[in-house]
Amino acid sequence: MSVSGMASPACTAHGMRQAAMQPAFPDLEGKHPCFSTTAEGHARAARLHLPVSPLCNIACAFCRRDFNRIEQRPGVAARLLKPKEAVAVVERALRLIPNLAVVGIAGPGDPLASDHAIEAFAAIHARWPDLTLCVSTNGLQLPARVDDLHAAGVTTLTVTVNAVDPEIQAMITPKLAWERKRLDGVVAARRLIDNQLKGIARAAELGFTIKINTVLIPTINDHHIGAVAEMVAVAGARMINVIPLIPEHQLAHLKEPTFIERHKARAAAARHLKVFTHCQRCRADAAGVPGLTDYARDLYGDDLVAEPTFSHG
Ligand code: CLF
Ligand code: SF4
Repeated sequence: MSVSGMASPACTAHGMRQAAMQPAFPDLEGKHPCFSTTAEGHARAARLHLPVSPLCNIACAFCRRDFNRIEQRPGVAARLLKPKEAVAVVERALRLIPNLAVVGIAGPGDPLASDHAIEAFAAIHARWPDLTLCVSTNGLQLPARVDDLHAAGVTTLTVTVNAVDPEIQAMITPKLAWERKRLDGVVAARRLIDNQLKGIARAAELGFTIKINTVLIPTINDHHIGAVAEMVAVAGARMINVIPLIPEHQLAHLKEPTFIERHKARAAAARHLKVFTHCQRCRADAAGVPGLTDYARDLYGDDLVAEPTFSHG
């Protein structure tokens, strides 16, 4: 600490390094790559993403979903799976990937915008009750579906919360679909934030381990990351993953955050939550240890049915 009582940048960096050396969740360390906080723990277990969720119910300004084999980023998959194909894919993955411990659903749309993810999770949980099931959602439907996720055996939850101020959120997600109506601007933003916080609180009551993904968007929410972390921590989240923007779609004109900007944002978040620092911004059909092994091409063979269309909600 400096004499003024404020942590110096060097002190903050040291504190974050020290914190990263301690497991945040001892029960998941080395067993879930995205809830492990040590480099060793992160590299030990593999995850499989099932791209079963075609639809999205909100419209993020940075989001460009696509089907291809090339791009390494969220929202991209080689093909869509039907929920009834999930069990066969997990069976194949368990033979192929020796350290597979987590089955996640993270796209290419939102896992709670259709029933596909919950259907797939329930079938997998019935067959392999010991596999860790993980979901990543924008949270709009979380209050309505979190009990169903729990019943389907999901235990680790990620909610993407990019702002807790409706004025800022409206710049990131300008519109969404809610109860068969379109909401715009701050009205949409208030609905999204309210649902996210309510959903997180209910998930915490149910015993989920909860991480927040926050996309760090220069000039829009870069000054706001501490406020996000503070509010989601009160709601019941335990960790935050500050993900640098990949400039795409309506935000293609922005720059990726610099190393210093990332560091500042993570330091602001670290005042309230554990910070996850190993994110690889995975594809919706990723398979293996994030950033280390990749079995997707071997796993998703061409016998699986392709559905080349999806909705942008
Ligand atoms: Fe997948 Fe996400 Fe579960 Fe991990 S990814 S649904 S929490 S099993 Fe992990 Fe990939 Fe980063 Fe996501 S490295 S993009 S944080
Ligand atoms: Fe794209 Fe929907 Fe995810 Fe936003 S919530 S990034 S619009 S898939």
